[in-house]
Amino acid sequence: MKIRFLIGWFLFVSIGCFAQGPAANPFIKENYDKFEYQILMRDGIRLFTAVYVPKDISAEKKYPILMQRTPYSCQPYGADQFPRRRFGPSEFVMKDKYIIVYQDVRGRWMSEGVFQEMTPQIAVKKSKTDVDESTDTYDTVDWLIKNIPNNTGKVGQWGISYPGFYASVGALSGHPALVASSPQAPMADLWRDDSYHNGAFLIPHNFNFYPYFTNRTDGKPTKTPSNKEFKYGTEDGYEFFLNLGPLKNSQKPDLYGGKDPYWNGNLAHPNYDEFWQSRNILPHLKGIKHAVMIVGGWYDAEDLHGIFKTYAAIEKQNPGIYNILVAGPWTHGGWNDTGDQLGSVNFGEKTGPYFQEKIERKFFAYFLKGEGDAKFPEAQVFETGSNTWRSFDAWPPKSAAEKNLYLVPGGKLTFEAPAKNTGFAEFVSDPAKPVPFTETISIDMNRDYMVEDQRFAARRPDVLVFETDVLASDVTLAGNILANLKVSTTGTDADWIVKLIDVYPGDAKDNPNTAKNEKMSSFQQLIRHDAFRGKFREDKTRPKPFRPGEVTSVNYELIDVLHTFKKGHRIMVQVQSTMFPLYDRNPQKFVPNIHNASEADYQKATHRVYGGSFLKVRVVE
Ligand code: PG9
Repeated sequence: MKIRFLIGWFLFVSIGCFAQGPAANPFIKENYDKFEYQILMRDGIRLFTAVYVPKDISAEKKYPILMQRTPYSCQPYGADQFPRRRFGPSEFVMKDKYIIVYQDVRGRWMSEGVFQEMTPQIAVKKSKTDVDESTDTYDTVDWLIKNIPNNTGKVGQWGISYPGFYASVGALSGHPALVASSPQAPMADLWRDDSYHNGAFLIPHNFNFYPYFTNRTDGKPTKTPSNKEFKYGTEDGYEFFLNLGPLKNSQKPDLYGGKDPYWNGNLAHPNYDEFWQSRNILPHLKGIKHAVMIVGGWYDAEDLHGIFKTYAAIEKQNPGIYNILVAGPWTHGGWNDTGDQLGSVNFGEKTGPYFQEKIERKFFAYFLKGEGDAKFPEAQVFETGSNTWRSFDAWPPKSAAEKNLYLVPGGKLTFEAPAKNTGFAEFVSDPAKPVPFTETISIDMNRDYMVEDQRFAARRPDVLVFETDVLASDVTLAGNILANLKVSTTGTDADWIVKLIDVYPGDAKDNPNTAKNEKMSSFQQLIRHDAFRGKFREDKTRPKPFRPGEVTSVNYELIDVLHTFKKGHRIMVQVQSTMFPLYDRNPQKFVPNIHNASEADYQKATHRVYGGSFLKVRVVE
């Protein structure tokens, strides 16, 4: 079943291919010994920790520690059980040999305690019981350097996604032995990462994920994974989630039945309330005194926001520290893969192995072993479209010039400010027939939707299309994009989704990765999109209905890109109000909590985008 494959894939990537089994990686068994500990935290809770030590370690040959804290398990459990494939950040790092440490975070798998979704950071700790992930990191680092024989006293940490969040918050531990952190595709604020996008809720991404977290409902340490899996009865996510109807139906006994605390936690907080605010790690990312490398992919469907906002927050709140950004043409964790294509789009080179060997391996070798150098530019970023690595001394580039791309009713997109901002473009949005987010039949949030050909949407009457003339020269956008929309609706609520698209010329040739049923001729490659639930336009903590027919401003940010629209291509912007089932449907009638809405609340509405709407972009040479 695809979903099991996807969870398996996730485990494969996020916990370093640890599937237990006889065929353990011979290199690991020949070069590493394994030990397991329950490390005592300051509040008495013990955290399960697996430690892999190079066999040739000695007083004369000491090794630094490289650690990952994870909610996804340290498996395989057992001092005689070794990972089937590589472990650590990459094969290169594994073979360079470090003391590699994995720890089940509080409340997960074999660790004691209670798990909290993105544990709220305690800014001012008043007692030993004021614990959070930064104190658990401090206590773990302190124990490791004092108890693992022949370690050098230097510790690094890395992690992707949730483990990326633990690396970010671990950087706040303040332990002097912690000298290098690499949060990779880190979650930063679930309101814009994995749970919601500006109020629009990510359905398949969460629906298919949270049952995995329910293997510890009795609170006791366990090695047993969740056995929850749904009998979807179809591989077609559009069909399954449309038939599900309003999300409150997800609490039916044959689905979650109201028993999944994490799913319920998401549905219970449709506004940016204290639940989400307290879990936003960004304002806490201060006082970091060691080297940081943020890694992420332009086509990350899960934590795109976390990548660029974590880098920016650390840069702003820790002036002068070594804090660099590496961004490639990758999906979530895609730098662990070949990184040379996504869907039908080819990137011309194996960007994953390049990053692993020429950047990540050097970063850890320098800061943990004092070997080589880590003289990297502030931002090493792969420019899609032209398929070239670029370096900048700041991100976004200081040389970027802000320009406006105007959406002109009638379908034109232009950098020239229209003489008059007149007219509007309108469409009828019907929640009963939402715009699909992908043409792929998938029960999940398939990764390659992030670059998928958008012609299937462009030809729908409920998708507005704005397009430049054929470009006479290359246009490179670098950094975030600010949508400034003037809109109205006949309803009292609406979602607004803006998509930035690279339109290939009719004579574009297929590439080795072009899918059999696709053609690069006139391909409409999705470059960036994001959704905004209109009720939050003035205050994301206090939703406000629209007044039917009233022209209203909806302004929001789309996360960073680095993409060249080549000469002969066109730039396209699509605007729509549904993107299903990626996002839950807006009833288009204001209700306090859409997750409690009933079928009768869902109504068609006519939406308008008025002249004077534009995207503010940053253009670099
Ligand atoms: N960022 C991923 C995720 C977190 C929470 C819900 C769903 C996905 C992850 O850790 O993989």
